[in-house]
Amino acid sequence: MHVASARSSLNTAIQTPLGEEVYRGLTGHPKSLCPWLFYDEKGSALFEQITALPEYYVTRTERAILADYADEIISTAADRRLTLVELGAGTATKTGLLLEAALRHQQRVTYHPIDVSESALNEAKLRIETRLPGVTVKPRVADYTEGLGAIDAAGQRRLVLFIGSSIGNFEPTDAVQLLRGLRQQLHAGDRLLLGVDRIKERKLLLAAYDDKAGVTAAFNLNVLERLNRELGANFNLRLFRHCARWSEEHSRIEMHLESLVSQQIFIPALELEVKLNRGETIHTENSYKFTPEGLSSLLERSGFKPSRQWTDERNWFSVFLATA
Ligand code: AVI
Repeated sequence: MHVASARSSLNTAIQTPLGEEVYRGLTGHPKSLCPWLFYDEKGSALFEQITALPEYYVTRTERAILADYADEIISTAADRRLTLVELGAGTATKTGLLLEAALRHQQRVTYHPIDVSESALNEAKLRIETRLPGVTVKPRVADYTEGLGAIDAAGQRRLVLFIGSSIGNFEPTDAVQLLRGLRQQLHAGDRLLLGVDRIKERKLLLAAYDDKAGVTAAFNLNVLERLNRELGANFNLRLFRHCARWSEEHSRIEMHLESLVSQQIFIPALELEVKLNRGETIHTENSYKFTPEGLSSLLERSGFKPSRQWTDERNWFSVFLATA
């Protein structure tokens, strides 16, 4: 009886997306965990803190580009009336700049934020509709790989926003696959606005992913806390160290969790024992950085025609407009 119930809870845990991913990642060589595992409630709050850190220039720089060029972006994209769609919108804090510009261009705007977090979408709807009465927000709780097709743009030109450097967390082949999938759900002439982080001095990149206050370290280590809580694992967080590396070869920042001792972890919900040697790491995230040429080629391989690029004065970040 006990055995039967243990088995059934084991199967249930393995069959959840979390269980499957953790099993795959920790039985693989080298060990890894997928970056989407970061974003439980605590991880999402830590990420919000990261975006305000002095070392994490990403959010601030993209916001400055949008503040300077939103009108130009909107008028370049709008060969007819626009409907805005945002993939992975979250609470949509930077989108206000584009919505305000769209309202200067046309009287009313429909905005479709797509995200897996219903609470973030509700917050976005309330905030935007209160502040910008000309905008109608139609949130959609979905994974952004599937949410686009169902959006009715009522004959208007769709401008799809994929900002915040989110594309950088995909492996290059997955990024092409994702953009191709998007392209297939769009009509010819629809637009994509992509925010991407640029290759820059190693020292700046490393500081952005290993801040002095230790918020990024807490964000990275939180994934182990999540496995303890949700799968009953027994990770001792003090026996791991956050570590950020720049890979010149792949143009990416890598985040790892390094085991400080040789140890054995047990994850009851997966009936899995994981051995880690001293110095061995669990690879938790890649954050790819681009050159304008690299990004244009990625867009072209995905079936988009790059049309314009806006950047900040230090060339740290770029916002690309492309046509489907
Ligand atoms: C969400 N994503 C674009 C962030 C990045 O910069 O790759 C995630 C992050 N990881 C550590 N700091 C921020």
